[in-house]
Amino acid sequence: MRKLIAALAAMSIAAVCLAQSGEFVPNYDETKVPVYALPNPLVASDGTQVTNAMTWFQKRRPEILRAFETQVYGTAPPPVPDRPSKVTSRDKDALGGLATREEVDVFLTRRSEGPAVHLLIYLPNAAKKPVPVFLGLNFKGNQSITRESDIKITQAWVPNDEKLGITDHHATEATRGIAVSRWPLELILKSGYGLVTAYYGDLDPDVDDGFKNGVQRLYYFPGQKSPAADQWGAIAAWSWGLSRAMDYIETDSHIDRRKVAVIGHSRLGKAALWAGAEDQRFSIVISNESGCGGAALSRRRFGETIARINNVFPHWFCGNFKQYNDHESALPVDQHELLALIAPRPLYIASAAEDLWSDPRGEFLSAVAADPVYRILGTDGLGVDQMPPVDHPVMHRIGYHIRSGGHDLTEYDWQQYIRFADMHYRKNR
Ligand code: GTR
Repeated sequence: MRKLIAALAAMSIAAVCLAQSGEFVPNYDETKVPVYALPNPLVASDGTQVTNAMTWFQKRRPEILRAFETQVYGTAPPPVPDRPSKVTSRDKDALGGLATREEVDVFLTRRSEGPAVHLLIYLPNAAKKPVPVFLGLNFKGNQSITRESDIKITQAWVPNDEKLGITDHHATEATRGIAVSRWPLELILKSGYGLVTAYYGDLDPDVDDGFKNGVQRLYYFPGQKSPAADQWGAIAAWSWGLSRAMDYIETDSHIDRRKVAVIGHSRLGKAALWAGAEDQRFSIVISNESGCGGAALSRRRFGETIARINNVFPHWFCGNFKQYNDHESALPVDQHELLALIAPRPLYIASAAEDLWSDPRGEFLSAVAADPVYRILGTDGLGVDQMPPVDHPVMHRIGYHIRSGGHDLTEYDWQQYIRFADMHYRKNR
């Protein structure tokens, strides 16, 4: 006990010292959350009350979308028609016959020798008709999500990691299978779903390098050297890539294009939400612990804040977002309106009890504040206004759970997402 008290005292001294040295000290105390007023998603900028679907879709939704585009994530280029793609491998007997597996290069411009996002696709062999799929980016390369030895190792930039023997930003054999716990392929396939994934670094390597390596440079106008203040950062590039994967999915007759659930964990949860907001082809959107700049309300300033995220990850959001460092109340939107952009499509928000950095309560309250939009669109929305106990998911048109444990994407999370997808996709299955 004495040791514990000494440790806590040392921690609070450390926190005070950090605060004095100007370092960021996150607030984890609910009583210190500032008083804030959220922008009302159902009142347009000219004061019009939104009371029906038509006013929402024609007037208010485009306003909110535009605000997120220009002030938060940055605008991305429209899809280029006829972008080429190439199947580079096919195995009809993958995972002991459970799945057909393909690797597909989806090119990022019209040039078929140019940069590509490399999709890894598993579809269940037991399927008798086009299947629903989960689509999500991965953190370490396609070779990390499975132990199968013949998946191509990503050639894109990866962060150095001594333990994995990565010293020159090239992924090694040691990265094969390191993320299998986040991608329970058997569970997904045996539940009747396919999986489409790709390495997020194919789209924009996650490093602040002045956008030298990312997809942004392929779309500069003549003479442009970096994105303008309202143009895409890394998150918008990852989201844009999810839409380009969707373009390909639409051409694959083995996949039911009306049943593509976009999913992401953490920074990739932010990207999944933004993809779901921008691209209404995603019929379910799943955010796993996306936190600040994802599902969590910025105005709460609980855990990670806008200033902190912009300082540590200056390349994630658009330049304009930096104006809101420590000025959350000046933001024309908050993250509940990102969730509202997904309405009336099914949306699942998940938190983890020990992941305070992502502000679980702020993620839940964001879903609560998006609920009125779901309701005017004729759905049952979130269906609760009190946070459910740990490990007790609630599933209506919006689903929510707070899982025990820390920041991760686990089999438990996937079990809930599959149940949620079953609930919403069950028609016609
Ligand atoms: C953290 C970041 C979070 C979250 C997380 C992750 O360092 O502060 O916003 O995105 O990384 O992606 O794992």
